[in-house]
Amino acid sequence: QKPHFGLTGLAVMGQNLARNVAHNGFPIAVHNRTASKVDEFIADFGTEGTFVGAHSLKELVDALEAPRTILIMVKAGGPVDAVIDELVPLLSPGDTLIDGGNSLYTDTQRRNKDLTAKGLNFLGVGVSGGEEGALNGPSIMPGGQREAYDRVAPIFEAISAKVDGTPCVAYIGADGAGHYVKMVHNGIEYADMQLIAEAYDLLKNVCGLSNNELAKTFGEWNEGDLDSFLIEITTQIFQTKDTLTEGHLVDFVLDKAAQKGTGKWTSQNALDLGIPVTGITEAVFARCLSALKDERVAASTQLPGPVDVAFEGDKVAFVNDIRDALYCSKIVAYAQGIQLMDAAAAEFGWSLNRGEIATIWRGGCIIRARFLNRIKDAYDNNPELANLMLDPYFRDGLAARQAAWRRVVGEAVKLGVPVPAFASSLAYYDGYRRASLPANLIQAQRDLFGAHTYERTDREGTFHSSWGA
Ligand code: NBP
Repeated sequence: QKPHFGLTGLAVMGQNLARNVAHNGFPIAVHNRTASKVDEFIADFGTEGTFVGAHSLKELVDALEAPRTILIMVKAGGPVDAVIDELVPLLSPGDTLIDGGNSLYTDTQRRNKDLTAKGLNFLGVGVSGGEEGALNGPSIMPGGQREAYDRVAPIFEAISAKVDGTPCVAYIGADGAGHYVKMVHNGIEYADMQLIAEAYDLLKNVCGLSNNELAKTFGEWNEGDLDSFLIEITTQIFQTKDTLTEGHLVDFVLDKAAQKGTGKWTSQNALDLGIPVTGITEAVFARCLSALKDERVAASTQLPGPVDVAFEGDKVAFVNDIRDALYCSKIVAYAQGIQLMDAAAAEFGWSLNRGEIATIWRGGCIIRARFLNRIKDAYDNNPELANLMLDPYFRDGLAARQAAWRRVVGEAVKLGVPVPAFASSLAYYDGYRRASLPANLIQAQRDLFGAHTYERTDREGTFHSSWGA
């Protein structure tokens, strides 16, 4: 009997997902534009399961039993459209195309609309976990037609990561919802990585920790509330010796951060929806600033930092303060990311289950972390929760650590160590908890120079005044 499930795009992600599907007992037809890769794949991994090699998209479609499902794992952007355009005339109504790449959710919405009009199903599926996750169990965020998802759910549940026996996959919502949630996941990943990098800067340059001490410190942090994949790999990085020199490899890595765009998309959309996603956006800008290496090197001899200042506190205590600042800022990153998802759900008519999203982020993906259990609990306890920071567990956690958070940001400012994500997260916390902000002055200015009008605190209506004595 022919398989129902096929995959096109045998680069690293596609290969590993195809193997994962086969390992779980599902037969799968595989294709790649450069057909020689199909033969190489079958030669390398053909014994791992039931594979059918196809050298053209026509062969792929013919190899599948209807209703067919084809997972597209090619480069995001134009290549996805090229593959869809070539596949559509070969398919029958009721077949399903799945885009498992990092596509922009608006592209997914467009493709879903176009293909629905042609009687086809289209799922946009976020897959996180890199190549290792793709092989052994990623976190999967599917969006699109519910019925189409239900048909492939057994495969996705089988190949996904499991935490406490629960698969890290759940239907997210219509059209672009899966890719949207994956985008926000990546945005939170940017924030988390930047926060860890700021902690590293302070631990190294203020507390004077060596790479071995950094490995030990992050290793200890990984035993507590900060337990997460990113802290775990950070520990590994500080343990890694260079093979070309005597030193540690991390010290030879050029300090220019690259990016592929998902963090930027998150920030762009946050600006469009008017949601203050400051941690993720600072993380994107911090990468941009890091990329200006030549300018920074030139400026380093010209722009003065603080004069005659030194850290005067207890370094051991400050290490713990940095841990607490990282924890608080991380809560803010999640709080902001979830607020953005809430706004998108309202904008696009999705009903996103925040507790379930936290559940599927617990395993497989890059932001997997112990405290996602707590995020799930927060939304289970109160599905209407307005902001994660207001959940009693997180509220109390922030309250207990805020003094440390303020000490860290204060010291960093005093010493001239840039901590954009720590500082903006704290500013967000302080802004969000303020019943009054100085925006009354901004409204007054807008009304004075542009007659933009304002509302009053003491009566209904819209007002315009002539300002000045
Ligand atoms: P790449 O993003 O490097 O894409 C390479 C694949 O795209 C090859 O199979 C290539 O075929 C195919 N392709 C291209 Br390029 N242009 C094509 C076209 N016009 N028509 C047909 N096929 C075309 O692969 P990847 O790193 O495995 O990533 C796949 C997707 O998964 C991407 O969207 C990526 O962002 C996402 N993702 C990647 C990771 C990761 O860790 N790498 C993690 C999560 C998500 P060829 O062999 O003929 O050139």
